[in-house]
Amino acid sequence: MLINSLISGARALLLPALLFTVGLASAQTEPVKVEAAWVRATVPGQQGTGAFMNLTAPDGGRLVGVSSPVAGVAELHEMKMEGEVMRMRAISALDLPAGKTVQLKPGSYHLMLMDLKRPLAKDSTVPVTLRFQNAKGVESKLELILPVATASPAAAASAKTPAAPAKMDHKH
Ligand SMILES: [Cu+2]
Repeated sequence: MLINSLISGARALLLPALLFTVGLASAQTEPVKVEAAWVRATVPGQQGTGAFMNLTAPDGGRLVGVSSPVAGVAELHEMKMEGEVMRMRAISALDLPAGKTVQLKPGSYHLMLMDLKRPLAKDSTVPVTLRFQNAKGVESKLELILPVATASPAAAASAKTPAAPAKMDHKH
């Protein structure tokens, strides 16, 4: 089993072969487990996009930062209804209660990659570094290589039916 997410400094992560093992890292060796991670693809000229994943901190902690070489600015965001308008705003940290999976997903918490330096094409990859604090306030970093997709890989997998073609990409 390949370990796809390593503590900071592990440049071997950039190997594309490790790409699809994102999220499979053992909970015993990782402070935070990352699953079903993806970045939404962009079109040329688009300045920002979201990154989504499920985070589980076995001993609890907080997500306190995000960065990516493809983004001039990267923030933690939350999205919620204010009156009848859906708004998103930056938050300084996201609590990860012990053992509980926190979902970063469209319409809710997400990582926001802004000031993009290049378009993010479907089926390419994006390096993203997450910064966590554990319950004692000790910081750690997790470097990930996330797949770029047009929809959640988890949703696509659960939506598959025997009659459906292998590829069912929505084009807008
Ligand atoms: Cu946002």
